Amino acid sequence: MALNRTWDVPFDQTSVSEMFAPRHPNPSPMFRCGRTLFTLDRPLVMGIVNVTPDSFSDGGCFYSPRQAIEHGLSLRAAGADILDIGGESTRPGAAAVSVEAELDRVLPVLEGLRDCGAALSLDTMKPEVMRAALAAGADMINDVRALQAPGALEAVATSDCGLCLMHMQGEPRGMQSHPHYRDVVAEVKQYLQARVDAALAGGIARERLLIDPGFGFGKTLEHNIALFKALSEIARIAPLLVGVSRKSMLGLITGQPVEARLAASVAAALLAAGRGAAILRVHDVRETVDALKVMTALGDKQ
Ligand code: 7PJ
Repeated sequence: MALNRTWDVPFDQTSVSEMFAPRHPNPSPMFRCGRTLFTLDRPLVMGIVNVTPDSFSDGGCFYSPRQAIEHGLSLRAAGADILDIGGESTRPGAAAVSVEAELDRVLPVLEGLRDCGAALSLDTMKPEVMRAALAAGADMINDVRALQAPGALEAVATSDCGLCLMHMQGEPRGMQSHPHYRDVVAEVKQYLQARVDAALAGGIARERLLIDPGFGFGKTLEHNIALFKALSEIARIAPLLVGVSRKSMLGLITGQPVEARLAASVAAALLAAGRGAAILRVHDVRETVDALKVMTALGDKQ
């Protein structure tokens, strides 16, 4: 029995590490994330900290840097391993934000949360923002464009930050108008493998990389469902981050508005963890951590 750092309950480490063993070339995957080297022997929880006026699920309640810092601290106290700070909304139709405006939002939050104990991720697509955030001490870059912007690979290559490479079809502004795939699972896997290969070729160590199929980013409900059912397969490429918290796919399945998707979000997070997700990106950290504790204590060995 080992004592878990964040979850404070004794649990059998082998039960979760065995879930990963058959899926990764490295039998005990690690995730290098700036100041922290995570052992991926249990699902990690990433709490969402929005510093945007228009994020779809918080309605902008964490807009000011001060409020965002307070929210981040509460998510850390609830058990978040990583905090994902976002200063530009990627929801369909959201307005673009300048580099200066994005930095004005996120830099004070990075500074305010720097010593809270969680690793700090920045959700951004812009190389200039990546550079400034890394200089300010960000541990991870979460890029919904998977480092495709000119200069993005170079902006992160020389640091030791963690990286999330996400799949998106199209651009946030128009991505939900006509998503189209011949074979969504095959195409998303091919894209994620290609972005991993590009990152490795750019000198980034494999243990810094996460992949993410990008639920809701240029996908219909049917596409999202097909990808969700294929998570175990996708997780063979690299450690997987899954973000479905409060998303419209859960609204379509349950008929619930965004403020009533907690149960759906927790159910989906547990299913993703059962399919090998290494990191769960969620709004509701306390509830997700509790659900994972129950899964670990009472679930089947994989
Ligand atoms: C995701 C994200 C996601 C990653 C957002 C929302 C919309 N980053 N940023 N994966 N979603 N890696 O919070 O629902 O699914 S913004």
